[in-house]
Amino acid sequence: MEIIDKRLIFEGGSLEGKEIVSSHRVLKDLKGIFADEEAREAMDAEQLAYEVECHFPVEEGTLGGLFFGLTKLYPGKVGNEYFMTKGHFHAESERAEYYWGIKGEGVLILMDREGKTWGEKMYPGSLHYIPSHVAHRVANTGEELLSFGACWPSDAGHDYETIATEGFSARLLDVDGKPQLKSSNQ
Ligand code: M6P
Ligand code: ZN
Repeated sequence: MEIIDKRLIFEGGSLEGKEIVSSHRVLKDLKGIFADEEAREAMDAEQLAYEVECHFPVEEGTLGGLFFGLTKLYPGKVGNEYFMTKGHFHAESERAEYYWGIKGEGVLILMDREGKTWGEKMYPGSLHYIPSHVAHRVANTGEELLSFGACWPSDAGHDYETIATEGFSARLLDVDGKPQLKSSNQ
């Protein structure tokens, strides 16, 4: 019987193979995400905020499969708010996900459907279970690239709309050089 090598390699903060799909977001793709929209507009619209490499072994929306992603989030700030991913609920809200820290440091920001927001420290080796019905985004609080892995059900989908209209109830801000979660209404 045959033993094959799919040359699908996840190692040292990179995910490679012919089936890997890469995408990225620059600052103009993150319009309306940061509190200080004026500060974001004053920055280079093409500045890279993060890259995502994914393995989609089945079609999006398939029940019973899993997707795998590696996100590389650059360090930086918009005003006093750390660079972060857009963040999303799952479109199929009753779907959970794992995130885990690989390189760099940051905070996983989580918000439930009641609008309660909390944070979990991310660092190499930290493992994070994101329950269903919980929105998730990651902020890079360090000076270097933050890489994290993700694994989620192939029928979960992304609901960005709720975050675009309502946002998270708290933001991760640099307060005197330290990351702090502050209520968005302040
Ligand atoms: C992780 C996963 C992906 C997600 C990516 C970037 O890799 O959760 O599903 O797309 O992070 O996050 P976002 O889609 O919120 O920009
Ligand atoms: Zn998700």
